[in-house]
Amino acid sequence: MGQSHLLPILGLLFFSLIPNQLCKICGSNLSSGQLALITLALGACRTADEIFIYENHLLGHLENKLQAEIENMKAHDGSPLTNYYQLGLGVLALCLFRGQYSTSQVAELFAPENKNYYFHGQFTVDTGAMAVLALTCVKRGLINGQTKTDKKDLRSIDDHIQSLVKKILSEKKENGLIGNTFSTGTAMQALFVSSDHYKESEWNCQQTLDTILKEISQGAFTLPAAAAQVLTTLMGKTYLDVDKDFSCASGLGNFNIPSHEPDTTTPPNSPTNISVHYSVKISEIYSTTITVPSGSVFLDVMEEARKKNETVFGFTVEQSSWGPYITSVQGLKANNNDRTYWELLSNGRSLSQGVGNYVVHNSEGLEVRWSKY
Ligand code: CBY
Repeated sequence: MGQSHLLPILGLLFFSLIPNQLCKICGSNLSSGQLALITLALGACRTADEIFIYENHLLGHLENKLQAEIENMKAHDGSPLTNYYQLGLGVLALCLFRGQYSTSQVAELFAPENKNYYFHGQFTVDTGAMAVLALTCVKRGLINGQTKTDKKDLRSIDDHIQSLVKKILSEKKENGLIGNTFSTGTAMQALFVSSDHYKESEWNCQQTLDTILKEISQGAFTLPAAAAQVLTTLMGKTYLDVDKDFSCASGLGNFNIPSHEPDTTTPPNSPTNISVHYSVKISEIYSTTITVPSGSVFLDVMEEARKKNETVFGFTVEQSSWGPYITSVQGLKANNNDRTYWELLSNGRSLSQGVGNYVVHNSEGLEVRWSKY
């Protein structure tokens, strides 16, 4: 059997194990979404790993993590400890592996007008798509429900799915991407499981798939987190399939990923050094010009700037599954309760890659901006 058959599942596993090793799974420093991903990954391999979920009471831990998210929402004007993408992952894992949750509470939390679906007033496809997956799982469990409450929750969850699917489809771009390159895989999964909520003519799946395959061949999915999400989708699977009766060793069909074309953005005889404008914006703007080797990433520029002036350009960074994440600049710390963060921009446009991946260009205007989402 070709190795490619194992990729989606292994990808999910790899992705989820990055934040911590297996032995630390029960550690309380995992966020709700990280614990949910680990549970999903273990559940996908129907072997001793699945027993591990129950022996270590992972679902009980996850219920507590979700409770803490909800408590934080009560105390901080509706902002969870982490974010709604992670809440979606948590509900999905609990639903798939029969943990405890209240369907009425889920219906209430995931109403499409909730502020947590929006950053800067803009609907976030990643978050909406994860919610559709979670709500669809909950909906399937309610379909045979007898009580009046079940029927009411079912109707409300169905309405939410309908409205979220509409919002996801309205983020479809001309080339077929939904949201951006990195949200498209999850958006496709949401559309796979909710096909009774839109007409066939509303989405050209093949066009979206072709664009994603092109982006893969251009090296857009080298981050394990990005690859794991999109591989599941490319296999025609969704996160709702992880509790299905297939083992890691069973054949999943054939799939060929196009080979990585060499990067043509830096011709061999291009100058070895480039210079960029770099600024930190709080209410005032602090700017400088930085010279770095060509091929450098955003983080390299920030490090050079810090060497020049620690007070103005000093920053802190944390590792996340998507690579380094900027947590503070000039000592000013991002805070989920206030919905503040350090936004990355190039020539005034918000970037869709993090500081560790975005490759900078000559004479570009880079900015880290104190923002509210
Ligand atoms: N995952 C999470 O908890 C993250 C959920 C997510 C919706 C995520 C995107 C999607 C995903 N698939 O994981 C998300 N980002 C969130 C919630 C956030 C907010 C985090 C704070 C919180 N409340 O938890 C916030 C602050 C709005 C945010 N993302 C900021 C940023 C910027 C980071 C800058 C920095 N300080 O370092 C940045 C770089 C956008 C910018 N221009 O400033 C950013 N995110 C990006 C680009 C991304 C994408 C990463 C793509 C890539 N190739 O690196 C992303 C996939 C993701 C990770 N963010 Co956020 C969205 C996208 O482009 N489709 C669960 C956990 C278990 O892993």
